[in-house]
Amino acid sequence: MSDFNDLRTQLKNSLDKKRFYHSLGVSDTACALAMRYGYDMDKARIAGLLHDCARFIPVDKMISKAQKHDIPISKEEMANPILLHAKLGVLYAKRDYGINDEEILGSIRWHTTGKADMSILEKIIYIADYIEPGRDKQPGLAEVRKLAFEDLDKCMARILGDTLNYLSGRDRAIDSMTNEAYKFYEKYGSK
Ligand code: DGI
Ligand code: FE
Ligand code: FE
Repeated sequence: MSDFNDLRTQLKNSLDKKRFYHSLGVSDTACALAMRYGYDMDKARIAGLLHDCARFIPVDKMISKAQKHDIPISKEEMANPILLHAKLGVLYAKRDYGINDEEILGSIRWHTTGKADMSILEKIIYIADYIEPGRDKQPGLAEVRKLAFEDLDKCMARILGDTLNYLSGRDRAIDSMTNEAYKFYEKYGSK
């Protein structure tokens, strides 16, 4: 397994300060969730650390970067290029950070939209991205944070529901993967 401290030093040189501290927050939170759910802590903290490793690319360069590397671009990503940092993140995690673990790469791939029937690590990273200590804007964060340590599937339902509300309230197009994720997880929700 790659050395966490080496990866952290490398990431620090690539991201701006705010994004780097967000990544450390996701890493620590993912590690705590791994502890709670009996998942490999080392893998969780590496995945959390690197989940946004493609965020150094300016949004207006994301499409050309993806094209350059033959990454397939959906219509939704074409309209909303920020979504591509998930696919680009997989590429950079492999190429620049030497990550080959498919579970880690999958969790980077799906951290932004989610999808139906996610693996434990995919859920841990999706949730850690939302609840890490530096986040403060979302409604009901204290409750969501508590739920994260009670039940991953219920927490997915809650976060996806809140995210859909937030995006539709701002007239933002919903990615079909986000919709599919919600359709899958809504059955676990309490509302
Ligand atoms: O990279 P982060 O800022 O830590 O968080 P993220 O990867 O969850 O989300 C990045 C951006 O993507 C954020 O501005 C919200 C947006 N996003 C996520 N899912 C969807 C979406 N935007 C649209 N329009 N539709 C989605 O389904
Ligand atoms: Fe992200
Ligand atoms: Fe993030």
